[in-house]
Amino acid sequence: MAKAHSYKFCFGPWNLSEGQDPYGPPTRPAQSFDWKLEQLKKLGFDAMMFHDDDAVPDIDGKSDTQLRKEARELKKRLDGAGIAAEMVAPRLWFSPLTIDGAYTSNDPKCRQYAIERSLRCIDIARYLGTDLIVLWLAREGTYLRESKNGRRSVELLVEALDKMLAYDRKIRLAIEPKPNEPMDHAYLPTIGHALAIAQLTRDPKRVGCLIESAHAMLAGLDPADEIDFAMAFGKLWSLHLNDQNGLKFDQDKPFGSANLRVAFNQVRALERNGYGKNGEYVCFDVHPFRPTKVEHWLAHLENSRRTFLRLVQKARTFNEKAAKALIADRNYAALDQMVIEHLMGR
Ligand code: XUL
Ligand code: MN
Repeated sequence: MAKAHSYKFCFGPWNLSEGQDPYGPPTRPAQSFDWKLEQLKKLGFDAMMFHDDDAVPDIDGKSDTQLRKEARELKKRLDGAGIAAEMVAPRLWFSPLTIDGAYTSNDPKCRQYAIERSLRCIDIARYLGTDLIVLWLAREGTYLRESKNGRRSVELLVEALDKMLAYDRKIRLAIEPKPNEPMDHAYLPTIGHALAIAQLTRDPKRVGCLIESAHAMLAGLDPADEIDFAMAFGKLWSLHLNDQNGLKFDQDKPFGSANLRVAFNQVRALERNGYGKNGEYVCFDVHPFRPTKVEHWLAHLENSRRTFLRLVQKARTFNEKAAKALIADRNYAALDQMVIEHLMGR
């Protein structure tokens, strides 16, 4: 195991969500951004992650001057609260111009919009003092295989990444893969895809990834393996821990809620690779359960951090020597039981 170190924590304003789903309206009243920032501070988290329009609402209707003004004001407020901006992500899935995809739309005007919006997102990141851009490529994929040319789509994605890399020589792009939802099939469904496409860009060193536990599970993968894989390349620049019960809609459950052992193995992978030592944050992309009452609105975040820290202790107190002996003896039944007993505690 790597030498023990402490972790820094982060969440986004969307993680204090109001409970709407495709079948029903919000179940909690809308709250202001300031309230959300206040809660983050109250919980003792270190950073906030942003979509571009979390930072500058109605961004498409605003001039560059207005964008700069609002982003700088936000930076002042964050500084005043002692909160860092972890990353900024372009929200490329809301606009009427991204109905048929953003960077991979069949319409060149729409592709142009997606790129311009991404460059403005980079401006915001610069004003907020972060070099990290997260790309969740929500609509880059297909509902209908015959509607797009997959080879051309890869080329268009590389073109878009190259434009962002050329626009600012300091920013780093972290691709957040997800295999489906909203699309049937996404073009970059796994960490392997994200790191492979990085190699086709003009500056592969500045293209890395973000792993979300639930997204890996939706791809039928173990997030712990995704973590080890990305970190073998030195490319895990951010992390969205949460949980997911099988192949359903993206559930964003509290960390460890569906499968404690899978959560334990993610923490073990983070520990053995020294995640966080270069300033990376542990972010929880979790949502309150829809029935959550207002007075319990923060519990999913507090609980996720609590479970994470308990699992760090579990990882650090796991009897590695005994495990090694069982592995050498190929006694996996005993190893299995040892993990179970360790997680259950005395
Ligand atoms: C979607 C998702 C997003 C990204 C940020 O499933 O996880 O919230 O993390 O755009
Ligand atoms: Mn996420």
